[in-house]
Amino acid sequence: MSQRRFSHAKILILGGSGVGKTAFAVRFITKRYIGDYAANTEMMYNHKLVASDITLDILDTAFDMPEETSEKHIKWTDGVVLMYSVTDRNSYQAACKIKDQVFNLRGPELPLVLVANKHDLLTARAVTEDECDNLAAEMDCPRFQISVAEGQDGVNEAVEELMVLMKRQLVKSLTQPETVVALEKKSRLYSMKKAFKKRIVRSRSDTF
Ligand SMILES: Nc1nc2c(ncn2[C@@H]2O[C@H](COP(=O)(O)OP(=O)(O)OP(=O)(O)O)[C@@H](O)[C@H]2O)c(=O)[nH]1
Ligand SMILES: [Mg+2]
Repeated sequence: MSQRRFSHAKILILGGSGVGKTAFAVRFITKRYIGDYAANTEMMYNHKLVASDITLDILDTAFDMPEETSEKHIKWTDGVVLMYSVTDRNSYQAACKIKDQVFNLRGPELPLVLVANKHDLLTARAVTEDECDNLAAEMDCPRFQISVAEGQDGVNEAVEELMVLMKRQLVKSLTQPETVVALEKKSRLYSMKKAFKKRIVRSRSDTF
């Protein structure tokens, strides 16, 4: 996110196998739930939010990717949706590992939201609500307990919250002393360039 205004952001969806990452991305973009998605397939979506004029690059990842690929994605992103399924204990453990990888690479500053999916299947629950709260507390991030299958609201809320965090992070980075100095330098250079161009035009018109 190198711009000064929040007009474009990169979102990365991470999580264990079959937790609903693709269903989440497709639900957010198309508002639909198809139920049958190509498994373990990476896909980049470019989505413009008409109301706010913000463009999102959303990268839906394949769980089974090499570590160097996941590192590249984590370094690329402005914010992460970390998902697990409440019916799948392994996916909770996978989320804990992914959290460590994200923190190692980007520290605690990277905006994150935790999404516990498949809340329509609570009879098959394998991860408790306390465990969800604990992981969210460790990441110091908001958490959402949703069912992508059942509705759009939870998906929208999670993405909207992530956008708030990413915007906050952008504002914070713009007010950091090194960014302010870099921007001032850029603006000084721009003014000098403009003045120089003016002088050339004036000296040309003096000649003729
Ligand atoms: N019951 C229920 N099923 C869901 C929900 N979300 C996704 N699924 C189903 O879970 C399965 C896996 O969903 P995907 O979206 O493909 O999961 P994924 O995380 O992208 O899977 P990989 O890319 O293979 O890692 C599919 O059969 C979905 O229909 C949900 O909220 N409730
Ligand atoms: Mg998928």
